Amino acid sequence: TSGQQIDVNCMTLTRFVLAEQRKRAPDAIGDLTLLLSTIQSAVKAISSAVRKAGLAKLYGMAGQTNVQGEEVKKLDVLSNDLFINLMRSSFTTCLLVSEENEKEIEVETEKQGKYIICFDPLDGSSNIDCLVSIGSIFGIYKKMSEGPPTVNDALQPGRTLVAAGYALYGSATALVLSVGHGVHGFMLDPAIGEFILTDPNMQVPSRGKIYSINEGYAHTWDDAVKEYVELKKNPPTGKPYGARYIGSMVADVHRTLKYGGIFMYPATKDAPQGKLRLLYECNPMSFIMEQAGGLATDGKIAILDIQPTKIHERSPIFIGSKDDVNDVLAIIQKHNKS
Ligand code: P6P
Repeated sequence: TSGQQIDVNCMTLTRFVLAEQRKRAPDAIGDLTLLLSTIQSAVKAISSAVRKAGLAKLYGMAGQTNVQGEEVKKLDVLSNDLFINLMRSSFTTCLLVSEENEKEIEVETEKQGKYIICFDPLDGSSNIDCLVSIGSIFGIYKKMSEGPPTVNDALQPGRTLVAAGYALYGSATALVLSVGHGVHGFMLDPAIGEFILTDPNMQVPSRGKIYSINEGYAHTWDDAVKEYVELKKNPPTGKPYGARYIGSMVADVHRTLKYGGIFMYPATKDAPQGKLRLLYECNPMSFIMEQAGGLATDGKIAILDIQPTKIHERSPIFIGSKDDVNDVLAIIQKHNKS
């Protein structure tokens, strides 16, 4: 909008979701719209805290450890409490699963709604102190069972996700979201405190030129992963792929979505199920990637088809451009036959 002081018709996240819902689910009562608006508020507050972290000394040890036994940084605790309080007070959720809480959280009866949300309030938090991009990840399910919510309501395969998305606290704060009809990217305009639609209908390139994996663990990979990575570095024909690894899943997957290529956190000898968590890291990211025309697998089946059995279970993950994921799958299958 050249010359105008303000964009009088900017497409905000709230406006976009409302329009989508009215178009796709005209009889909806607006609970999902309200839930996504609540998540948006949590992300805006976390974005502000993350950006002030250096000044407000918000990072540094909080003197606690989370269920993963990792040192918890203050921003982790703050982000988790914020998500929980805002979800509860939105009257749209009945069960919460957080990376930071060992047990699932049942919302008090009088505030219960029909959605279950699995989230990692601040993923990549080990990167806070060195100011590498970090993110929040969430997946939203509808309660399918009768009676009070139980942990089984959160153990749905990713295929049944109603919506999923992530926030990336990078050079700008992005929020990437799908409610099952494509992937849409928004950027936070701090001047007005609104997420503005910048990337409608995001599609991951069918093939990329970047592979992303922690090569520090190369000695623990299985032969198929070793063969695939070697092929990317020294292809018999064509140019080698570039290597990029940020060590923050949201940043690595967002780059893969934008530029194409593949992100991998495979099983290793030390971590036979990989490191990343199925419910609030792998499933939401895989939902987004499939909606954008990409693929996500654990090396055997699609991530979204895995039937979870525990809320903090881990899964190996190979996610990104369709052709790149199919290449690594072909090598895995070849090794399984031999
Ligand atoms: P590694 C960050 O701690 C995280 O959970 C993900 O965001 C990231 O992809 C992964 O772990 C990095 O793990 O073992 O490579 O340091």
